[in-house]
Amino acid sequence: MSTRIVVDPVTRIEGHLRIEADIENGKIKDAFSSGTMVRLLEEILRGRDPRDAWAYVGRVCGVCTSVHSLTSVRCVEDALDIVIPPNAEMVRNIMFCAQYMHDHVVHFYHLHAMDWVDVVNALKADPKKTSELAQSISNWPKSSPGYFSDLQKRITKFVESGQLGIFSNGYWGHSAYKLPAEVNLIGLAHYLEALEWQKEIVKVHTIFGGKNPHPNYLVGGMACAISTDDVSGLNAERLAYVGQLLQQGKEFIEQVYIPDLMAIASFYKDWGAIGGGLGNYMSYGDLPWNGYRDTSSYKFPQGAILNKDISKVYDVDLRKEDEVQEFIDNSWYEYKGKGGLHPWKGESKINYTGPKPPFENLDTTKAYSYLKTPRWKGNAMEVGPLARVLVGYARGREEFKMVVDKALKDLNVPVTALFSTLGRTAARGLESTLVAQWGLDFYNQLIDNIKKGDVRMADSSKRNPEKWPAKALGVGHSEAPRGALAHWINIEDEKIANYQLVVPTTWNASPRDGKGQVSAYEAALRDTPIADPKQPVEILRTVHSFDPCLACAVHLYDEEGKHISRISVLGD
Ligand code: NFE
Ligand code: MG
Repeated sequence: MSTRIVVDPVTRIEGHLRIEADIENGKIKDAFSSGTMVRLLEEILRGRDPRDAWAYVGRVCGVCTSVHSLTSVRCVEDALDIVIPPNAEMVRNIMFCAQYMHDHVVHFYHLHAMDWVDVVNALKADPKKTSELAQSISNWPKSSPGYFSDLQKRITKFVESGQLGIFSNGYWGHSAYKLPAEVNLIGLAHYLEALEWQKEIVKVHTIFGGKNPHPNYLVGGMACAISTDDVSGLNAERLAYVGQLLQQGKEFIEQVYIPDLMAIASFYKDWGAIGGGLGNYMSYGDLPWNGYRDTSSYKFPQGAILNKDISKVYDVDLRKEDEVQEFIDNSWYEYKGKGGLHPWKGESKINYTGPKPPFENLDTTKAYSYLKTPRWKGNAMEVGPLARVLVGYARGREEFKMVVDKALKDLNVPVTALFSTLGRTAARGLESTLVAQWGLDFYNQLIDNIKKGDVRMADSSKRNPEKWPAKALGVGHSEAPRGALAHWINIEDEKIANYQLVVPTTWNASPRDGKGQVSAYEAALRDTPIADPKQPVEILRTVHSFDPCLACAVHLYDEEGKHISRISVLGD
């Protein structure tokens, strides 16, 4: 007999995610992932000016801020055959890199670390030993015994007050926590430092895009004029500040994030064999050096891997109607036709058939989610850091090989350990180091261009709708922090006739398809050991390793979209 447990809402994520899992003999036998809110950006966009779409879709989510705007301007530029100047490409890339650095560090410390780090246990650490350990793994200056003992005193007061605040509702003391107290204290210290740090790196967006979250984009380029001596333009001082922020960001990643990740991972090597899931991975690729159309110039290569076979990488074509398709067999939508739809023909009509709240369980033999189910050539695919790193590795890219092989050696784990919860969490850190360096490379390229006298930032030759064809189709893609992201647009008579977003969390968190094939979360949760069904920290480990974002995934809150809260983890 299996017992069903429900985690709803899963916290320390963006949006509303519900996991139902059947536990049998101490393991998850089957799992169901449900997005419990609905968003309909697609309808909001219909009939609008395509040049404005970026401003709407950017608001899909405040976590992966900017990536939807980037993807949107790319899809409109694709439809209207607009090529942006190199400076705009570099600015977009630098913003992309800053976004990754921010998002991945925040994910690691604030959304995921508490699945591994026991905050309450950190109070038992010896500050002197903690200092020695910290100094043995990193040159990060804040590492004296006094620093750690002061922190411990602050947290002790907090815990004694009985109000854990941001640390309330954790499973502290759970047998699945394995770190020595000193490592827990380092993790806790850096959780707090990362909170301070993250507000700095986003200034890159405010300099180029006016604000964060949701910086400004522009169809045809970027909306920031280079003017080296103008106080209000992108002047020499501001450009220098960007360089400084990128450098500081890189230092934090190299001296804090990576050493912590490796230290924590070394105590959880068993998670290198848990949470693997599908074994199919896909990346659309991103970070062009030589123009968005030249996919071979991408720092993140494009490709798909099937059945963990990294000896073969398949090309992915977003224009072909039989490659990316969205199905609704188990989703609260209805289509005019049947089967899967390529996004250029995509539909988004809601049809909620689930139980009236409040309810105990979803009937998972029927539709159970507001997410659609995307497939690539019929295959369920995992997207995200692990997919990107594996595609880079399998494509033989030296930079990927170097970081991956070093991590495997340092942790003394086989390459198969990549196909796991630990592998996913490690891949996010590894790609952060690459992206931190690339951000500086793109920055140097931008400065070089400017020094050579090229200050163009936008091509406005096709911005006037009189020059547009009566009908145009476009697709734009990106690699959002959580994975492969694309938008498809149909422009008719200067307006948006249809707009579809297929986003990373839709790939990963979707319900099963009509053939019963599960998607990435459901696959990864199967066989996960659960020590205590009342405190399923193991579910959080694997689900958090994907860094869920349900706002992205189901593109507007339904005022009826109530949820019941059976197990509420780590604060609401
Ligand atoms: Ni809201 Fe998003 C990312 C996108 S996830 S976080 O990264 O696109 O589906
Ligand atoms: Mg969609």
